[in-house]
Amino acid sequence: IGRFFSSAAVYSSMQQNLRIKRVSIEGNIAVGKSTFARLLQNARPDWEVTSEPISKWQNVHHMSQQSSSNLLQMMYQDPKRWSYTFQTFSCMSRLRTHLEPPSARLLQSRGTPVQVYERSVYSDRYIFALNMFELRCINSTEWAVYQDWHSFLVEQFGHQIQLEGIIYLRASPQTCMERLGRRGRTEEQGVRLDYLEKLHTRHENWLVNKSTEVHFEHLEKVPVLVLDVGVEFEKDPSVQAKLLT
Ligand code: TTP
Repeated sequence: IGRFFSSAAVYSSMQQNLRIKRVSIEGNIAVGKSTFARLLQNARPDWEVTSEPISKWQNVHHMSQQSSSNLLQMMYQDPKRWSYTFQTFSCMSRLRTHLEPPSARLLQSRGTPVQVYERSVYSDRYIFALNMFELRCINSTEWAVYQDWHSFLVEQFGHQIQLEGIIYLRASPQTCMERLGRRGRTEEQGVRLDYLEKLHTRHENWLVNKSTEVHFEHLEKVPVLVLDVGVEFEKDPSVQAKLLT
């Protein structure tokens, strides 16, 4: 009986999981995804907005020692050596976030429970890893291995990570460059405009031009909301109101 109840509990949590609508916020580096996510959480306290696990990439704990590495910095300093490792780790940490059980608060919400993420396993592959492959920072063997485990995991976890919608925050690469300079994240000091231009084109190809590089059929049908965030929105309530309604 105990076993039955525990499997019934798992089943019921799976059923609740199926009701959840998952949305990801996509857009170039420094476009303002975190700011938008924070504003969205304030506007919709009944939704669950999960921020990107970037601090995990800056502090990879070494199991046996009392120390850690900044993998984000290592990737920017020596992309040929560390891009594959970085993309593996960022994708795994993201998958872990997507698979975390929803909070009780979300499951008890009256309306449709909505979970919002900054980025997804799809941008990991089709924006960053693909870009690094094309820049020859990920070699063809690493790229084949990455695609193999990525496709396997997406197929295995299918409905648990399926997106209901994508919010694409769009601004020019120049605007992103200015915002990146203003926030001054140490690891990103060497990021150049042409890198942001490449990432911008990748976002456009995936989310606006619907390029054929994306291999997951279910993803092609996911609706994309394109929001122009070229105008400063962090401190302007009227711009925020337009974006959030
Ligand atoms: P972003 O995911 O773009 O986060 P952000 O903090 O720049 O977003 P915003 O300002 O819009 O809130 O990237 C964080 C850093 O990690 C950035 O330096 C790019 C890097 N990165 C990769 O190199 N590969 C990846 O797959 C991801 C997700 C990030």
